[in-house]
Amino acid sequence: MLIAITRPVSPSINRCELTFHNKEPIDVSKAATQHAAYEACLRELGVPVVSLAIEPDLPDSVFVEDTAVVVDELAVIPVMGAASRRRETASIAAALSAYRTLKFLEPPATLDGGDVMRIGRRLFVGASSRTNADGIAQLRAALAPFDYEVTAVDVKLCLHLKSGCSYVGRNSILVNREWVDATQFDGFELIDVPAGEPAASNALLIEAVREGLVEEQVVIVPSAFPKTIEMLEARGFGVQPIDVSELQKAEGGVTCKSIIFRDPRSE
Ligand code: CIR
Repeated sequence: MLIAITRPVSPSINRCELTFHNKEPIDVSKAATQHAAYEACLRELGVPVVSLAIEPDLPDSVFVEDTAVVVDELAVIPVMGAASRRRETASIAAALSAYRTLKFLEPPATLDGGDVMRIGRRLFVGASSRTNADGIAQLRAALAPFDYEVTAVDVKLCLHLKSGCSYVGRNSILVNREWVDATQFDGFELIDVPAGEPAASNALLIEAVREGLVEEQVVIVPSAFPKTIEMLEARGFGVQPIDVSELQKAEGGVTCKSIIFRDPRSE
C-alpha cells in the first residue's frame, strides 16, 4: 500500500524561493485550505497521509517532494539546491527512517526531488538550476546496487524536471518539450501539453485503491488547466482536478506537496 508524507503550509510562505515566477501575494489561509483538500484527495484515493509538524520558519517547507528521493529499497536525502531550503531535510529524514534505510548525498552535490521522475526502475533526473552533475552522479551511485538506471535530462525555462514532464501511466509522459529535452524518453508515448497550458506538465499519478480492492490509475491535475484535463480524459485517463492556485504562485504544482512511496508495514 502507498503512503504519503506531507507538511502544512508555512505561515512564512510569502518569503518562498522564486526562480521563474514573479512575486504575487499568497493568501496563506487559502493555501492551507487548498493543501488540506489535496491531502483529502490523496486519502480518498486510498493513500494514507502522514502530515509532519509545521515548520514556521521554512517558507518552502510544504514542498516536501524536493527533500528526498524514495525507492523501495532506500531513501536518498539530498543537499537541496536552494541554500534557504537545506534545513527542510532533517525532519524528513527522521520521518523516512521509520520506513527506509537512509543514504545522504554530500557536497558538492546538489539535488531536489522535484528533478527526479521515476518510472519503474528508471529514474530521469533533471540537470536544472537546483540539481548539478555531482548530484546526479551520487544518486546514480546510491541506486546502482539496486539496479536502477539513472538518466540525466536537460531542463530549461522551468524550475525542476517535473515542472516540465510527468509520468501519467500507460507508458505515457505528459510533457512540455520547450522546457525538457524529451529525446531522452525513447520508448515512451509523449503527450504534449496543450497550447496555453505550459505548466500542466506537472501532474501526479496515483495508483488508487478503492474499497480496499479495486486498483485504478488516477492523474491529479490542477483545475487551472481545463484543456489538459479534457485532453487526458478524451484519451481515457482517469483525471482528478484539484485547485492549487495559491501554491502555484510559489512555483509549486501537484507533485511537490507530497512524498509518496510503498509502505512496507502495510503489506
Ligand atoms: C522553490 O523554489 O523551491 C519553491 N518555491 C517551489 C518548489 C516546488 N517544488 C516542486 O515543484 N517539486
